[in-house]
Amino acid sequence: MAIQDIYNAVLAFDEGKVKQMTQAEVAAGTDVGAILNQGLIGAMDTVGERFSAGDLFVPEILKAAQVMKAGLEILKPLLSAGQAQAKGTVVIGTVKGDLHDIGKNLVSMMIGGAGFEVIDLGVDVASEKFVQAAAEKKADVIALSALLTTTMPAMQTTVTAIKEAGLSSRTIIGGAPVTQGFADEIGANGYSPDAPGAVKLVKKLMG
Ligand code: B1M
Repeated sequence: MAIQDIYNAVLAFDEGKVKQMTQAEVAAGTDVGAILNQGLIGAMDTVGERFSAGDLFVPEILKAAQVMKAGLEILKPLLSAGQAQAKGTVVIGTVKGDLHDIGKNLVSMMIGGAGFEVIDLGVDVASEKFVQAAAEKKADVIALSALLTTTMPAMQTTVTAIKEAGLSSRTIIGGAPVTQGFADEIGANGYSPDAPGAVKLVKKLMG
């Protein structure tokens, strides 16, 4: 029931309540994945549907994103309870032209939590920047996120640039409009629909 309250508080844009109730659920020992998926992500899905239906507008989406991030910050230490020795290096970012970072941050946190060193380049990242960071950090995996159909071509540009630079880094992609078919089409080494799947993929590619 309390997870439903977190969901409702995100939809009411009530940051104080989201923080307070997320903290309370964590303290009560509720499964972190359930708080995240049913509470915070569930609410953002509804926000997206209402945005599509024309019931919500960009300022409200921004507010919901801010409120959701406040909840995520509380879960962050639990999602990324770190291991001592990094198992490998992952460079991650949202591709050029795309400013969505909530899902990317989640993927970043969970990969970090699985014991990998994560270099997060942020949003609107040009292909050259991915190539430069991957070369400098000797990245094992480069993880690309896109939330817009219009920025999916930037994934292709980036995957191609990485190959042309002769880097041995593997590429993985994800984000709401992305599919396995698209990953195959652009020659990425893997696709995951969600953050836990991205962690599995990274482990598999480094295994
Ligand atoms: Co925008 N937006 N947005 N938006 N926004 C969407 C994506 C949209 C689907 C809404 C809609 O119309 N229903 C739509 C895209 C349509 C399309 O192209 N198919 C859209 C649009 C159109 C836009 C603008 C163009 C709106 C405008 O200005 N007219 C604009 C574009 C700005 C830009 O990027 N250049 C825009 C702006 C924004 C805000 C800035 C207001 C805000 C972003 C704030 C921020 O991120 N800091 C925002 C938001 C919040 C959304 C919705 C509502 C929520 C996204 C989100 O954070 N979801 C979104 C609708 C929706 O998706 N329900 C929408 C929660 C998050 C946890 O999920 O990011 O999907 P997600 O991540 C998931 C998986 O996708 C996956 O793992 C995560 C969960 O485990 N994943 C990966 C993500 N990256 C991965 C990488 C991986 C593996 C998995 O491997 C590397």
